[in-house]
Amino acid sequence: MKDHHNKPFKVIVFGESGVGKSALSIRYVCQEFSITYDPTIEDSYQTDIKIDDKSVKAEVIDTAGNDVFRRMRDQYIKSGDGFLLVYSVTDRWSFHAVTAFREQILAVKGQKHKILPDIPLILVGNKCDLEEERVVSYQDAKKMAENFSCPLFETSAKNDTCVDEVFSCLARQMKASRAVSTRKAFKRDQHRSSLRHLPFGEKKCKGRLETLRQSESSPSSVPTRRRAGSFRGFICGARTLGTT
Ligand SMILES: Nc1nc2c(ncn2[C@@H]2O[C@H](COP(=O)(O)OP(=O)(O)O)[C@@H](O)[C@H]2O)c(=O)[nH]1
Ligand SMILES: [Mg+2]
Repeated sequence: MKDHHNKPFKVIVFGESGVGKSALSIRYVCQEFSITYDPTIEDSYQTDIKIDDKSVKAEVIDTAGNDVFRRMRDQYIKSGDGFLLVYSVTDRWSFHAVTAFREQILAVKGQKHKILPDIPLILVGNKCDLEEERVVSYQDAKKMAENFSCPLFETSAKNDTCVDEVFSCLARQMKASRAVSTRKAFKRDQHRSSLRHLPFGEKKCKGRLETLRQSESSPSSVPTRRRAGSFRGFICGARTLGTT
């Protein structure tokens, strides 16, 4: 079993340009706020995320929204352990745009048809300090979060509102999700190694037994070859009797 227990969690920050992805990442990692804006800057930060009185290692990838980086999105998604879907409460377009990001995450992670995706993900409405410019209501965002089955936070990178809470919440989800996949991998390995240690004949028997059990549970699927086999046995017996 691969030991990815202590691997830092990879947090991917997605969202349209200008919503405050860099501002949120920098606020969390460096406790600073910058008003300079360059939508093409893409950065990653090593940090510790606090969960209660403990902390976990994480790498925060602050993605950029231009076309070059857009093509790399699948790669980010594959390697990501958790995702922040950021929109600005002052920009309705950025709010609708998060749906496409989520669709892509589900598609790449192969969970498109699951009702309750277990991918760690948070919807983040940033710039909540700009109340007079707000065009996305909390109620609308709450509805979207319910559809996504994920938590919603309204943040302000500028005023440091709820930023720590977002990262802690995501870290909790990532920890839980990793524990589940570690347990699954452990069970799979246990099963494989138990089969590996069986002698060849026993492995074959085990396989046959399982097929038999399946056919017993659905009588209509009893293979016809088996019936023919037992009939042949009966004829042979009669012949043997006749010759003695
Ligand atoms: N008022 C306010 N402005 C913000 C906030 N977060 C980011 N900004 C500003 O919005 C602009 C875009 O932010 P940036 O983090 O570069 O957006 P990105 O393209 O998503 O990375 C910058 O001028 C930031 O100073 C916030 O919470 N409140
Ligand atoms: Mg940026």
